[in-house]
Amino acid sequence: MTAVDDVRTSIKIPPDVRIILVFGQESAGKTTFVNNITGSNYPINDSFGDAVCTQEPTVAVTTIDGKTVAFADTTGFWSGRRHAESVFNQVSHFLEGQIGPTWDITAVLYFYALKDFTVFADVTREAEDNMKTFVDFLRKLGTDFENVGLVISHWEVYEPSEPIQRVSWLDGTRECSSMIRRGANVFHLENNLESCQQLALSLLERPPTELKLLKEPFNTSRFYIGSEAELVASLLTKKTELENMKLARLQREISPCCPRGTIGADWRVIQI
Ligand SMILES: Nc1nc2c(ncn2[C@@H]2O[C@H](COP(=O)(O)OP(=O)(O)OP(=O)(O)O)[C@@H](O)[C@H]2O)c(=O)[nH]1
Ligand SMILES: [Mg+2]
Repeated sequence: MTAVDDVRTSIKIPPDVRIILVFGQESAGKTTFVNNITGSNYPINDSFGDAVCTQEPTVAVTTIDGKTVAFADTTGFWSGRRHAESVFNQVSHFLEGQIGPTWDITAVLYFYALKDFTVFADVTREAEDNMKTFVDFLRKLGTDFENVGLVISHWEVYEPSEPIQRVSWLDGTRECSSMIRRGANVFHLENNLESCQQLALSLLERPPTELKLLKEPFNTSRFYIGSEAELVASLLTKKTELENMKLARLQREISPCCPRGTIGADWRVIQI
C-alpha cells in the first residue's frame, strides 16, 4: 500500500476511484486514520479545540490492492461547535461539487471513540443523537447499510473490562443495532497502521453503493444546542412536540368519560 497523492478540495475525484466517506464524533480519530492509510499529514485534533478540528471535507487518495481509493475526511460533530446535520449538509455540498448528484460510495464509516459513551449522561445522549442523525441521513440518501462501517477507536485507553461494558451499551442502542441488522459491519480499530490497513482492505471487498444527493438541505428538526438562532428554532420545535404529547395524553385520559371529539387540535393545553 503506497501513498500516492493528496487531492485538494478544488480537484474533482475521477470517476473510477473508490470513495470512502469518514464521519463521526469530534476527536474520534478520523483524520488519524486517513493520515495513516494515505500517508497524508492533515492536522489532527490534539487539544480538543476548534482550531485543530478538521474544518471542512478533505480528500486524500492512495492505492490499495491495485485500486485507487479516495478517503473523504469530514468535520467531527460536537454541540456548540458543529452539529451533525450541518456536517452532513457541508459534505453533501462538497460531494456534489466533486462528483455530481449521485455518488458511488464504497463505504460510509462512522467513527466513535469509546470515550464518547457512558462517561457523562449528556455526552452519551449527544453521541446517541448524532448516531440517530447519521441513520436519518443515510436513509434519505438511500443506502442499504451494507456499505456502512461502524468503527470503534480508542480501545487501549481503558482497562480490558471497561471497553466491553461500553461496547455492550452501544450494541444495545436502537440506532446501532438497527444498522447492524440491516447489514452494517462493526470494526474494532487499533491505533496502528496495520489495523488501519486491515480495515481499508475489508471495506474494499464490497461493491460500491449508489447514493443520491438530497434536493433540499438535510434537517431532522431534532433538539440540539448550536448557534443562538438554531437553539431558538429547536426550542420552538421541542415546545410544539411537548404540547402535542400533553394533548395526546390528555385525550387518552379524558376520552373514556368524554364524548368523542371534544378535545381537538385547536385546544391549548395550559397545564397538566
Ligand atoms: N488513544 C488513542 N488516541 C487516538 C486514537 N485515534 C486517534 N487518537 C488521538 O485522538 C486525537 C484526535 O484525533 P483526530 O484524528 O484529529 O480526530 P478527528 O476525529 O479527526 O477529530 P475532528 O477533526 O476534530 O473531528 C488525536 O490526539 C489523536 O492522536 C486511538 O485509537 N487511540
Ligand atoms: Mg479530523
